[in-house]
Parts: sequence; structure tokens; C-alpha cells
Amino acid sequence: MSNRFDVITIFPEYFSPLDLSLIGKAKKAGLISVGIHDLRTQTSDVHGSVDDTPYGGGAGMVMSPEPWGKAIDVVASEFPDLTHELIVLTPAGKKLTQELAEELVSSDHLIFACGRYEGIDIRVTDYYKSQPNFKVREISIGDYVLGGGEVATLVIMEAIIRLIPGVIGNPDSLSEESHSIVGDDGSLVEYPNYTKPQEWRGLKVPDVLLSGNHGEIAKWRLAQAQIRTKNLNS
Ligand code: JEH
Repeated sequence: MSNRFDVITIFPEYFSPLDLSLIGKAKKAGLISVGIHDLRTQTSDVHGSVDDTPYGGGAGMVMSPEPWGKAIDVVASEFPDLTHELIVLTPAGKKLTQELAEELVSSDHLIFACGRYEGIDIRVTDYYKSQPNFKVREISIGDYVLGGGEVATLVIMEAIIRLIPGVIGNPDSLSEESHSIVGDDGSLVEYPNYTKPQEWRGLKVPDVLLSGNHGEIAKWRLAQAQIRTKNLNS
């Protein structure tokens, strides 16, 4: 089960939100531990350069392999007995889905490589793919262009960490997802939620939800989920 997360980035400050909310609580409870590593500490020149011009020409800069290799080796060497799941964020990666998050939660050690510029010299992924104690995955969080891998890493970590047993106080919230309301054509979006007050700005809570009739409530919620699913792509 995932309990160690390491992140390599030139913007360590991006990861202060990890001390908040769900992930912050998981850290304080000792359910996970997280290391944030500044790539620039692995550079040799006085300027801390991490990028260079692309071979073959073209726009932008490419991240150099040397600091990446050093940084990844350092975090891997802290956990010599584990297989390391190296997650390289890239717009060209496999799309993050709930299914992929469920698969990743069973890895013991996740290392996130957050590139910037035009991305990382491909030999870094090629090299670690050849290492028996590494599994490399290139992941994208969606079809839009971000400035780097940091925000994507926060998204993926949140999707994984909330699946770790004990992280979410009320396990009903998770089991409802797996028993999620399903039609014959795949999964549906969730039904609409209401809470108090019973009337707000003239808008009333549907009577069925106040009826106490659990069969009727389930039927109504399924119908609502079906309507909302149909409306999604229209
Ligand atoms: C972006 C890591 C490292 C910007 C442009 C290009 C797209 C056609 N879902 C996601 N979007 N973007 C990232 C991501 C994830 N995960 C992501 C990153 C890095 C992740 C550097 N960048 C910035 C960056 C080149 N363009 C890519 N192309 C398909 C729209 C056009 C070229 C590369 C890297």
C-alpha cells in the first residue's frame, strides 16, 4: 500500500498544500510520508542550470538528464528494499483515471518527476525503464496544456491518498463510490445532494427525500443520476 511519496521539482513551494486538509491529516496521522526534493540541489554549476537547448533545434528548452538521474537515485537509495514507481508527468502520458489511481495505491513507493520547460530528456524515462527495481509510468491528467508537472502531481496524489484505508474518516464515502449507481451502459454521475434548510431562496428539497421511504429515495436518485449523465454530453 502506498505510504511513501517523493516529489522532485524546481518549485518545492508548490507543495505547501500537502499540509492541508485530507493529505495534511494523513501525514500527521502517520498514514503516509512525503519528501519534497529541489532538483537544483543536484546541479553542479554555480547557476543551478537544469535545462539546455534541444538537439535537432526547435522552440524552448529541455531539462538535462544529469540532475534528474542524481535526484532520482538519491530518493531511491533511501528505500533500497522497495520497488520504485517513477511517475513522469507529461502531456503525452496515459490519462489519469479512477482505475489508474486504484492501481497506483498498491505501490509502496511513488516518485513523481515534475518537469518544466518542454519536458525532460527522454533518456531519463528510458534509463529507469531498464532498471529492475523501477516501474516507470508517463501520466497526463487531461487534454490541456499545463506549465509543468507540479499541479498534476498534486491532483494524482490526492486521488491516490484518499483511497488509503484510514485516510477518509467515514469509509461509507468510499464504498458508495464502488457500489456507485451503475446502469447497463457504465457508470453514472452522482445524484444531486440537499441539506438543511428545507427551503432556501424559494427552492424546496424534493418531498421524496423527506419521506423516509428508502426504496423510493433510491429510485429517485437513480433516475436523477441517469438524467444528469445524459445531459453531460449534450
Ligand atoms: C506539462 C509535465 C513538463 C508544455 C507544452 C509542451 C502539447 C499538443 N495534463 C497535462 N498537461 N500538461 C502537462 C500535463 C500533465 N501531467 C504537463 C508539462 C510538463 C506535464 C513541462 N510541461 C510544459 C509543456 C509541448 N506541447 C504539448 N502538444 C498535444 C497540444 C503541443 C506541444 C510540453 C511541455
